Amino acid sequence: MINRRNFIVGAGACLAYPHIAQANQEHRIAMYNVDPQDPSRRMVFTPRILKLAPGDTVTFIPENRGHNSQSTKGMIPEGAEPWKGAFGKPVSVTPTVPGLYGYDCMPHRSMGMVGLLIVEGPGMLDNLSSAKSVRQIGRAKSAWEEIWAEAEQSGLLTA
Ligand SMILES: [Cu+2]
Repeated sequence: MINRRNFIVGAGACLAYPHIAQANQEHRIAMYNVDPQDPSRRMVFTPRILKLAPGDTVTFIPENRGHNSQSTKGMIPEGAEPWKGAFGKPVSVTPTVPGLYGYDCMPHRSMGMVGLLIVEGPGMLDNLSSAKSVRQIGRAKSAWEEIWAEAEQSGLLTA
């Protein structure tokens, strides 16, 4: 016999994220001196663009020493929790506010070691223009141009 109450609760959970098979998923982003997939790229987060659901966890894994992951000032949604990982240590973040989260590796930001988390949900693009307007230095500038273009072209910025 179907428990009507449980059935309704279950249906509600599915409606919240109909295209997400499982809530609270775990993701991993590796930090490398040299990208094993493309040795011409140095000081990288892999993957450097990741779309996730609110409540999913992302763990940044230092495959080489001397890297960290930290949210970039001015590049996370209003009300979101900033993070700052220690050098050479894994750090896990569980963003709950939908929106765009720019992050970097402190010593290698100007070498283009930056990345983007896209947390889907209502208001996902609210901080797009403010995140894009943050001043970038060195190779972070071209890295962000590539990231925004790639996110756009691959449809990841479609709410
Ligand atoms: Cu680094």
